[in-house]
Amino acid sequence: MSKNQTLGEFIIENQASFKYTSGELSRLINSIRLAAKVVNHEVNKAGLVDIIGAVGSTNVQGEDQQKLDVYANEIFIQTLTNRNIVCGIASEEEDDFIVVNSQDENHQNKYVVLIDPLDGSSNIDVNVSVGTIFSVYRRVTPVGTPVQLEDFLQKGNKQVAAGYVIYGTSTMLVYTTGHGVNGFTLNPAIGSYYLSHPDMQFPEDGKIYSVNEGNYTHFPQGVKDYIKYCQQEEGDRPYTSRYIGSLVSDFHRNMIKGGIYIYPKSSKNSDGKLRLLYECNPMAFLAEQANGKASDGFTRILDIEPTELHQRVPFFCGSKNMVEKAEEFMKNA
Ligand code: AHM
Ligand code: MG
Repeated sequence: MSKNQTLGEFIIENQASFKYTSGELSRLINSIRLAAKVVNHEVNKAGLVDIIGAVGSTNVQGEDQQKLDVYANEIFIQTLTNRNIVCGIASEEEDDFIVVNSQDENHQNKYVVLIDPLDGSSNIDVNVSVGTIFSVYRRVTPVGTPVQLEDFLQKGNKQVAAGYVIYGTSTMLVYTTGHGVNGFTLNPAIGSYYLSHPDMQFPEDGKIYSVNEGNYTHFPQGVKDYIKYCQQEEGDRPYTSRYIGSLVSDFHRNMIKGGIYIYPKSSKNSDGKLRLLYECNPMAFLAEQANGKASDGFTRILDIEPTELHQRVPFFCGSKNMVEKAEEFMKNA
């Protein structure tokens, strides 16, 4: 693994270590990197042209959709559909899952993709980093037939790949296929991604906690207690509070520097805000592959049995010892 390796070279070199080596998963990652380049170009133009602001429609969770959400959604779906690589797609921005290739009896595609095309999009108008999150499963229904809901409602521990793209000061693609986590930075002049962050790891301990403290009074007692613990003057505490409000960015920083991200349930949102399938499962897979930990405060995220596409779940994710400490407070509250 060399540092100036391109993502294309890395994919070819590591194809043999994928669980199923038909090349299909490599093609899938390839199309995500392509779509991410297109979206990146558009996100970077956001300040220049009149594409920021709400488009007027509301998505299935009742939130305003920003124009770039719609654009990113279309680009990812088109790229994955046109290249005939997956058999189904579910998106945070779509009410129902999309069946790909149902007309073609010979299609042999094995993978479904779940995607949050532009997470944190309310941050775009203020030039804050946003991201794309993706999660890949092998279908459980027979190849060649139209995909079913059960192909998408799989536990996170069945993911074969997951990752995110961060559209930040530079654009990065960070992903795992179950053999650690690697980060690639886009060189916009050339259009290639280079391996800039090989084998990324969460430090076991951290000093950053990321939570929307504006909701403090609505948090469960365990979270309140943990926040007070973070603020206490003792040992290496108080910790630093950093909350961007863009999951991908908060996660990325915490993975590099050491920290915990918490989006708990509250008296306002009984299951928290984040979606199990598009946000928590892929981030949990990445966290575990990077020596971190992810839970809902009590249970490992990757072991939760999904019951619906747009299900929400409380999320505690980051450096192992910090997540375990937070879980301790949840248990004892
Ligand atoms: P979105 O999918 O509608 O963009 O919402 C997800 C985002 C996360 O990126 C972020 O961590 C969280 O919502 C912030 O929520 P809040 O503003 O309630 O703190
Ligand atoms: Mg989102």
